Amino acid sequence: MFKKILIANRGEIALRIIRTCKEMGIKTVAVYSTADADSLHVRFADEAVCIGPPPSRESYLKIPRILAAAEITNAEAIHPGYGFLAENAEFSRICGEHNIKFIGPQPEMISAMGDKATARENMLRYGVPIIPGSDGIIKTAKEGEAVAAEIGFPVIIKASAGGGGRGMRIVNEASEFASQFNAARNEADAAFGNPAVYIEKFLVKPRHVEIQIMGDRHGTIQHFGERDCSMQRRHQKLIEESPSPIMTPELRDEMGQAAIRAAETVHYEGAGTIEFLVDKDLNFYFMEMNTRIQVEHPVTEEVTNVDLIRLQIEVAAGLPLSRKPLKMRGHAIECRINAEDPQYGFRPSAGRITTFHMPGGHSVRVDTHAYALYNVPSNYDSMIAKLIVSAPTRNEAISRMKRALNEFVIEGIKTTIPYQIQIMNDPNFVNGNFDTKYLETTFQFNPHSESQ
Ligand code: MV4
Repeated sequence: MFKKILIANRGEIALRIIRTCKEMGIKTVAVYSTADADSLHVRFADEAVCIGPPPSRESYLKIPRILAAAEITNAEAIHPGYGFLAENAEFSRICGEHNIKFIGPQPEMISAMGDKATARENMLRYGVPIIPGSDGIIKTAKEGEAVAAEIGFPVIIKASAGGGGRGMRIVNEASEFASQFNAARNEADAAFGNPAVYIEKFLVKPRHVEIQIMGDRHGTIQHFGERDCSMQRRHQKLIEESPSPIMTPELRDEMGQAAIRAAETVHYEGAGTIEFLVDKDLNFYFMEMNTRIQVEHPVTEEVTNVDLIRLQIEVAAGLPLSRKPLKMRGHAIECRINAEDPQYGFRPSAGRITTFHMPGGHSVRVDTHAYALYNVPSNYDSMIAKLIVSAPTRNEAISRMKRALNEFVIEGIKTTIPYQIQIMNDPNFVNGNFDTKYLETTFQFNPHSESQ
């Protein structure tokens, strides 16, 4: 096992990783920008190295500085968390070249899944259901029009180098195709330095259901059930849960096996997530794979009783997965608490937190780096806490989440808590009656509501 791990991240995930390292008897090295000098990850780690000024490009994304920090502290492995360098194939490769274990997949696995058109072709070959669409990249509008005519409108044009909702265009009829196609290629080129696009049939109001998987060095790939991430706006998830309200044991088994096949296409190692879109008839289709630990991993931890960060570290050290059959118990829900004002279009609300009182009690977990008098820097993601509750049933989990959200007191900045309280009281949410468009098209936030 590793003796010392460097955490190439900040915020709650850096703390989350440090906590598991402590339980495993592994020493930790934090890296931080000058904006994060007072952050808890710096205080909780055994050692800390300042790697630059506030902008990510100059600090958390600066590979040479992170490698230098690992070398001067003799760290044997680097955990990248999520975001920043977590899905950077180049970073994974360079770590390997410096004999530092990247706690994540090999560069080839990241690249193969990062190129969405390639991933789609691989899924097709391995029998993972994909959304009807083009065989690989579409080079001309004429070629695209032929595919669209075959699968029928509406279609969606996606950037092969995109993902997570960036670089997509919906086309409703043939007359719009050429202009949208050209716009999509230009956008993709500007955003990703790669104009390649592919086409899929556009599914109307799908659900987003993802499967957590883990692969070891010995070829074993296991799945840990699903998370429903349909409650999101502008591609920002706000609430995640496990199990999905639409899941059945049979569908879970089918999707779990499909997810394992998806990971097998690249002999995957480490933690990964296979994202599926699910339609009204419960047909599911591969959308993309995330080759990292995700923000919402705690809901899976709560229902499976598995520490996914520990597993990541163990498989990175070469230990085999246990191959125990999956056991899921109860229901878990996560609310992402962001420093944003839901009354004004979720605009960022950085600054000093004056009061910070966390909820507690039975089966309530708060993953956060924030504390009273903490200054939320404006340079990074606005998520300041994750509130995770679990209970035997979904209804009990909703009651517990409502109770915990009402106990949470954060003053000095605006947060998403009032919005999430209203969702917990929303009949459609309570009935599991929602899809990926629900928050943007149907749910109405009332900033003056007294609902508790
Ligand atoms: C789609 C789709 C409908 N049909 N693809 C958004 C994120 C990116 N990973 C792909 N996305 C979508 N792809 C087809 N063929 C709808 C979305 C989509 C979405 C997916 C998951 C969660 C939220 C979403 C919000 C809007 C659109």
